[in-house]
Amino acid sequence: MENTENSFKSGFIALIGKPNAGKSSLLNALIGQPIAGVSFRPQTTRRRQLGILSTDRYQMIFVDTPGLNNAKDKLSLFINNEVRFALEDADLLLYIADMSAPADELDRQLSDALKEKRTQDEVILVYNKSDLSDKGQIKQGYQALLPEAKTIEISTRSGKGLPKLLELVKERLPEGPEYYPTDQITEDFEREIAAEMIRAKTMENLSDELPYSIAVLVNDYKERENGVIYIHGTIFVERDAQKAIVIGKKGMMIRKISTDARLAIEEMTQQKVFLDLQVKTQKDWKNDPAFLRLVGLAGAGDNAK
Ligand SMILES: Nc1nc2c(ncn2[C@@H]2O[C@H](COP(=O)(O)OP(=O)(O)OP(=O)(O)O)[C@@H](O)[C@H]2O)c(=O)[nH]1
Ligand SMILES: [Mg+2]
Repeated sequence: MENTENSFKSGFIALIGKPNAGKSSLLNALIGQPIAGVSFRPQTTRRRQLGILSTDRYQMIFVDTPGLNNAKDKLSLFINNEVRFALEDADLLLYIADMSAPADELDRQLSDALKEKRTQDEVILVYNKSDLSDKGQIKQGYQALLPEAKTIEISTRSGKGLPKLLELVKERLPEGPEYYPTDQITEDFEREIAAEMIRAKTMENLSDELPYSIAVLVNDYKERENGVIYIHGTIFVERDAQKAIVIGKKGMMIRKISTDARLAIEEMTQQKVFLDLQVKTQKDWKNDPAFLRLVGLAGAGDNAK
């Protein structure tokens, strides 16, 4: 019989926190590969994404989630449900706090939802972006929301605190099976990750409300014999006027988006990429169940029906 020392450990670790706290950046840093779309704008992530870290002793399955939001359309219902699922299902929760800004109303809502469902010994309060601020006052504001949670200071950007964070997670992992093959790092297909990267880069290049009017679908993802990946993607906007902005004067904007996205996808795949993008109008897509399903923003248990 195996003793506890040698037994295999595994578990699901949800990354939660308000928009822009650095959850997806942390996922990428922990996995050591860019698999989640990151941008400097809030509400980049829209659905759960796994990042799987395996050794011969344990398997940590990190679950990146969207930041909670207060909008009322079907897309937002889906997004908030994604957070709720993670809150309920995870073995351990990492609450990502953005040290560059004090805790606010969204932090209070999210920590309240968390405390309704879980005990605080299932939570690690992670102070991220410690390279930008190390103010005790800001930490205290977050700690007041989760007074009993274990805390750690990290910087996803510099890498500070990441090995220590992995140690804390390891100590709290329950015994469990190998849920995924050891060489698998996520559940998503590369074409889905490519779509997220195209959307993140589109968001970064556009201003005002436009970033939130965008959905991306990869229509075609093929690896040719010469090793080049050929991708055809569509950027959907809500109105014709927005389409003109995404294309830009003489196509300048769409070319810039295309270059940024191609570089990000090349970094992910470590292969040369040929990226062809088009822009289409899809009126009121945030409330269109069939369209939401098409772009992977609807699923079991959501209210977007
Ligand atoms: N300076 C600094 N910036 C960081 C750090 N971690 C993340 N960022 C930046 O914070 C911004 C948001 O990062 P994301 O990883 O997209 O944040 P998120 O929590 O996934 O955001 P949503 O998907 O919108 O909920 C990006 O511009 C990151 O580069 C950090 O440790 N230090
Ligand atoms: Mg994110």
